[in-house]
Amino acid sequence: MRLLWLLATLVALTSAGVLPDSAKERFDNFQVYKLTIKNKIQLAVIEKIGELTNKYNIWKEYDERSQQVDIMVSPTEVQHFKELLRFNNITSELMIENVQELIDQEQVTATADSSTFGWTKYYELEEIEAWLDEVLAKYPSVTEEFIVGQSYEGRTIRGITISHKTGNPGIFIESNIHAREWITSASATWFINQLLTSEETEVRNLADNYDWHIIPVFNVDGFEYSHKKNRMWRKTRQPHATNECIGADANRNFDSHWLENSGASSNPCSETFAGDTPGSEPEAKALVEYLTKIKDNFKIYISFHSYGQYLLSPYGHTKEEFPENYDDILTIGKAFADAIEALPYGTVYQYGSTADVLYVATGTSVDWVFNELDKEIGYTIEYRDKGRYGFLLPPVQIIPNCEELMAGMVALVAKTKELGYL
Ligand code: 0X9
Ligand code: ZN
Repeated sequence: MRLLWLLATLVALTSAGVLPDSAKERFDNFQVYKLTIKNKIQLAVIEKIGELTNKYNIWKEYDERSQQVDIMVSPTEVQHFKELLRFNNITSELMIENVQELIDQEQVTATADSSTFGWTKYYELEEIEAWLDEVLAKYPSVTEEFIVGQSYEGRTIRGITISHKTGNPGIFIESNIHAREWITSASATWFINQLLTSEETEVRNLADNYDWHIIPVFNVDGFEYSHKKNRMWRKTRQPHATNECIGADANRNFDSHWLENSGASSNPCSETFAGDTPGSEPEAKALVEYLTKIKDNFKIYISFHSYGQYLLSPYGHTKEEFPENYDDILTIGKAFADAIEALPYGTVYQYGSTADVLYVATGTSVDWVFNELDKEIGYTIEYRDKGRYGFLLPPVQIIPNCEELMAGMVALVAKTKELGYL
């Protein structure tokens, strides 16, 4: 009887939110290594251990150009990991000594603007949505909310349109499809704010002469989970029918060369699990339906990611073939990268097709839009940095990163227009 009472109390407390149903995962003494991979055997070893989700987590997959993989290792595994590296002759560099330390630093709230929304800290979904509501209420004549659909856990995926006049060409921005890439939604909200408040000529040109469709947080369930439970979460949150690993990589779940050419994984425990079928993830399915419905309203599609400092374009599924207008795509990419490098920070972005400069990735949103909606201009922006902080980009870098985004976007749009696409 007493046991029953205790159980009932526990259940009541848990559902009232008094007790956490499970605590936030900690990453004390978890380390991140940058590995240099020289052959297929080494790569196979690293990919295999990458699927051991409670010991390892791949932060950046292998790409042929850099030959590097960034991988997080749990403290209990470090010794074994080092032996494995030695045995397989894999060279490594320690990038982050204690992941939890960076997480703690990241979550230190800035005292200066803790009451108002700003860009000196990272915000949770609820705060971003409240800010979005304020913006919609403050600029009712030029903004409008749009709803993409519902996530697996029943959250609403929301976006905002900004339009100053009819007949403008449209630009669609999807952000935070990968949950842990927090800099992406911080950049999206900053960009929205600039479009609405900046008086700089170049920004006014973007705001006044283009219609913007922006989803600040696309993977709402994953984003919430990355704040509340596991800072390193990437995927969606839909459980798998036959496997204990949860979620799929939403950016492998679109119906364009889905699961071909090893550009995704069929293993539910992989960070690039493609899902059971194209559109198996309700979020990807909803985006496909929404974009199909409004496809005549935009000319450029951009997906925000981190990290690595790349401007990636189609194709993701092969490096044997390139889009017909690849020369133009590169010219625009160069304009973007040059504009960023010209800023005082001197940040260098690489540009080119995903499969060529990074790795083969299939079923991505940008490639789906490009191939299935016949759009000619689509990019993935991989923000700062190159692995020093990775996903845990310190809040002091939010604004510098955003300044780079704006310089890049101004140049990208200007070049796209010059080449006759807008
Ligand atoms: O692998 C990805 O999904 C992206 N990199 S990340 O480290 N942020 O996960 C790159 C995808 C870019 N490819 C295309 N959109 N084609
Ligand atoms: Zn990403």
